[in-house]
Amino acid sequence: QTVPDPRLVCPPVRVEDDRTGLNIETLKRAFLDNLFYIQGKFPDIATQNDYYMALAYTVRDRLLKRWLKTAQTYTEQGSRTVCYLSAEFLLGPHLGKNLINLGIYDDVQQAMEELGLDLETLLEQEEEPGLGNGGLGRLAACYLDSMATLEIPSIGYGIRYEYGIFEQDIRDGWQIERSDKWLRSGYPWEVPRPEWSVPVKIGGHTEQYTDERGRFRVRWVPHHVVMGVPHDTPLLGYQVNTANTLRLWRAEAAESFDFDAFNSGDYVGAVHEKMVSENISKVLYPNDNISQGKELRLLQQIFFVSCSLQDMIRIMEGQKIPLEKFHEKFVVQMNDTHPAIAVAELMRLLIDDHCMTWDQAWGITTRTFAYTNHTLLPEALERWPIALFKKLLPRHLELIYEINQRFLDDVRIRYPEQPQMLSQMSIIDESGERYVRMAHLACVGSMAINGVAALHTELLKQGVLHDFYEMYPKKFNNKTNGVTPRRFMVLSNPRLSRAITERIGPNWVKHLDELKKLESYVDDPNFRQEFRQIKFDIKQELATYIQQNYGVAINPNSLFDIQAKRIHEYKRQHLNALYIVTLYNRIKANPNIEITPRTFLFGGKAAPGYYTAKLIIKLINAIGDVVNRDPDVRDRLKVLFLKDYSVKFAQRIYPAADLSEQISTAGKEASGTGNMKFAMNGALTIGTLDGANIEIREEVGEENFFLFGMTADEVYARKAQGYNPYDYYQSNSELKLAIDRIASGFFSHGDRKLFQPLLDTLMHRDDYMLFADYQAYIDCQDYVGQVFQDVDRWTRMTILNVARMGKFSSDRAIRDYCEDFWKISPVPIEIEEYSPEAI
Ligand code: 9GP
Repeated sequence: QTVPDPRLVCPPVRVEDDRTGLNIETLKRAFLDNLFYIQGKFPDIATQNDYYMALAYTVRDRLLKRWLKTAQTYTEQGSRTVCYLSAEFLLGPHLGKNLINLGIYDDVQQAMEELGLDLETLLEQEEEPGLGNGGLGRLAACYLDSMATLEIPSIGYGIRYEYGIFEQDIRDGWQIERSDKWLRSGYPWEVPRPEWSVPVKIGGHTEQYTDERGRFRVRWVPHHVVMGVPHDTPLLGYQVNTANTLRLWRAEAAESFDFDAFNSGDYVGAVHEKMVSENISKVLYPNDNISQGKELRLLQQIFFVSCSLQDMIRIMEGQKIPLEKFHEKFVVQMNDTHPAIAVAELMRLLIDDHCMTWDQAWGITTRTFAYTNHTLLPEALERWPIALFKKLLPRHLELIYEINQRFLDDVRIRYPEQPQMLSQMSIIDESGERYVRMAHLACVGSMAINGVAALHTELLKQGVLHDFYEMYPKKFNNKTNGVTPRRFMVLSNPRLSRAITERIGPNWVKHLDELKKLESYVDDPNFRQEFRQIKFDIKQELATYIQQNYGVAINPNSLFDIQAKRIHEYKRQHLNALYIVTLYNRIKANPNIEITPRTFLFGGKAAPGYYTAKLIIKLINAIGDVVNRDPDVRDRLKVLFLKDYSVKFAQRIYPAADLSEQISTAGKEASGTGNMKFAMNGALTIGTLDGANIEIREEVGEENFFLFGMTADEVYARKAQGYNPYDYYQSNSELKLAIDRIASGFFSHGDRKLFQPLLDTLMHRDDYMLFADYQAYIDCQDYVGQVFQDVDRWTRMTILNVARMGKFSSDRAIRDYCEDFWKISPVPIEIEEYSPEAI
């Protein structure tokens, strides 16, 4: 280690100063100071956004000391580090989370109050960075929170999209997309680091040459170069000093102008390259579980992967660690196949730029990477046409061919009598147009491969990745997803969290298994009463919000039945809609029928190009329009589609739910994480045996979970027998009535054509087997309605759900990754504490 120049070492902070102090007076002073010096406003003319910004900077200042100390400690110790490569990080708002993690939420609330401001209003101001689509990106964010909390050295690497996930509006029942200008009011949480920018080569061709030592080498002559500029965000753990880094790359032209073109008067031509280069980080692709195979998407992938790997090499050089130890210094987790090009890129960097031999580079690469698979859906598996690859990444294609040839030699030796294994396992799909199969590249180049729930991992082994499992059984393992209780309980449900802490102390926030202790309060009448009251109050608040924003009155005593997630056929929001129509039909047939009053709430975005998903949104709205104003219904049913579902909004929704809809076709939902967040907040689940539902049910007890529907095996068997949805339609009178009512134009002002495409698909294909599960779902929903009437029983079930959710903390998941194959231990960060005696 080099000894730093003593003149540049900051003296330890000995007094409670405006940038680090945590007492209320200091917080107030710092806030006003930031309002003046950073926002350039005085209170008379400041907007709520100015106040939010001033507070955000006040909090950011308090992170910086911890953040820099964390970086310094890792540098000094040369700590082994997890690099989490993800095309998406769906972070959610920072301010509230940072207040919780710093332990100053209540004090800041009071400080703001003393200044005549309301903390809740300021928190509402924050525009969240929606840099992800759904589960995959949110999981990455939960994992970063847990890594910081567990004091695990880590860096999250991704893309700083200028436009994140689109804003959703609903017009005439249809989804409308609007661009998400999340940076428009300023983003106080990041620090740009232009000095660590790196070049990324694109296109061109390769040349072979012999170097001065007589070695055969390849040189890549790119068509152009794009610069990646890192933007860092500190991510503080809960009640620790660790603040890890999220490093997002923004694309910038290598030269702002093409001066030749500029000088010859072609101004537009001169800025063209700048625009093309900067497009790379312009927008997040709004697809969840669908790969569209667009050129710009491949560019985004190589862009952030190359930047990140070059950054790791820079870090090693800075710490004077020889590159041969790359795999000892870093473990690189690939979040799905989006970063899988990293396998070829690391090979390129080690061989072409750092003169390693193939064997040495391959040894390092295959001990560095690990791959998480997040889906079995065939439409989500990424493959890139060879021609596109050759155009954009000619050197990578050569390397992939070489990796593949060597790999196929192993396959040949392993299966001498089974030549079909070669084409099945090849990284290159040659069955028609030729493609690079990214999942195969990830499997061959990784030391570990995991699914995200027990069933999902089993299905991967039996299905999509079966051949790889046979060849490398030891690489495969399961890591059931988890979510952070800091955001999804402490921050989003402070009242429930306080009630829990009053009974079992505060440790559960970091050791979620401790929630088990709540079981001894399940028969305590005070606790039950308080539990019920909290839920009721939160439901009432949501009802007020809905009244104000949608003009619809909902009854807080009704059962809040919520399905909030991306809109996708496999998630079956339309099965839920069929139940609503069924209930409605019963009311129409017998207006005095006894039914449990319910409020059906939906939230979620559809990929803009996914027509059926958009039609499902329209259907839900259309049903709501009729049901909500039919006097026969007498307020027993309400149906609402809540627009622009986001992390911020999710935090409001989970605590208000009585029933959580997790009704995907078995075998299709890899894990789900919303299912965990609902249950932690005291919602009961109605669900299939899919993804993590299975494990949730195991944990909470089958008597505390509403199970229905076919198992994954039954789904396959039924399909194999020849599934005919039309038979179900004809033989089930309630199903027929529901479908016929939609088809009749009843919900579409008489338009019979509107929903026909959706109904046709259901009646004649029904890929996701709604009809086969319909009756089981209806029966189970009816049963839910009955149980809800039994207030004591329901309360008992919800308390037991909360008490038994310990397994689903992302802390548990991260501990498992660390122990199993990351092989990383905590590195505590020490900082001098402020102490008044030191003044
Ligand atoms: O669809 C899965 C979801 O089930 C899972 O919970 C989430 C996180 O592991 O990943 C989703 N997959 C994707 O978004 C794309 O593969």
